[in-house]
Amino acid sequence: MTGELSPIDKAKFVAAKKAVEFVEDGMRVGLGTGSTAAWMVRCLGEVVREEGLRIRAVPTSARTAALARDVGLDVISLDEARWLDLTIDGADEVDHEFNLIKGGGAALLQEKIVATASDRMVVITDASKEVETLGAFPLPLEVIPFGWQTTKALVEEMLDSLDVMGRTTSLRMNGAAPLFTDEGNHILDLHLNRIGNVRQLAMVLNQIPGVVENGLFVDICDTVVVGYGDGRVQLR
Ligand code: ABF
Repeated sequence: MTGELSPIDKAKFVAAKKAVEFVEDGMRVGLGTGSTAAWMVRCLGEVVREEGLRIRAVPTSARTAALARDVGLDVISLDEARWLDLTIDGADEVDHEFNLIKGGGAALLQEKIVATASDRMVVITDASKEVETLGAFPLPLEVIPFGWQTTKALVEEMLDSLDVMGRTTSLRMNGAAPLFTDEGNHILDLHLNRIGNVRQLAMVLNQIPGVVENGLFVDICDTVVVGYGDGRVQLR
């Protein structure tokens, strides 16, 4: 499955492989999105095949659903599962309190719903994503297409009163056209550089009409598995 991997892919792979050890027979498991999560889905497919685990999987995007089916996982919807034992997902940044920025892969809405509906969320990452303070990675905000420019202006106005360093926002594009998420929304990326009060920002952003969800995950992640390019892996 792995062949000759670059250090970054090796780091993602070892973190993914370690996290799959948390999966037990009979579990309902949330599957994240992104390149690290894709390694986890492949590892999980292998474990399910080799050990005969009976698990049901809830994907967080159309592309994860396709990969999960490809590797032979039993895919169900969140409404069928209702509640999950475990979700394993990647992240764009992780701080020492396990606050996360997610949504670089534009799947933050389903990812947050699925992770919140799980007894445990395990984040898998390479060491480059561990940060002292969140914000160097642009914070994704899922907004409805109707009136998105007004929503953008309201967000920028609101940022003026908060403890962040940068205040510019940009609409995420897919080539020449605005990107649409799996839920038919757009993504605004907030270039904040440094987020002083994560909890406050997460709450305030969701009060703005037109904002569907923000990419700050607060009090959701329970465990972080960090992989390194030399094959080491650490649990936080
Ligand atoms: C998803 O994939 C995201 O929420 C996060 O934005 C991204 C991480 O991608 P990768 O694992 O490819 O770095 O989990």
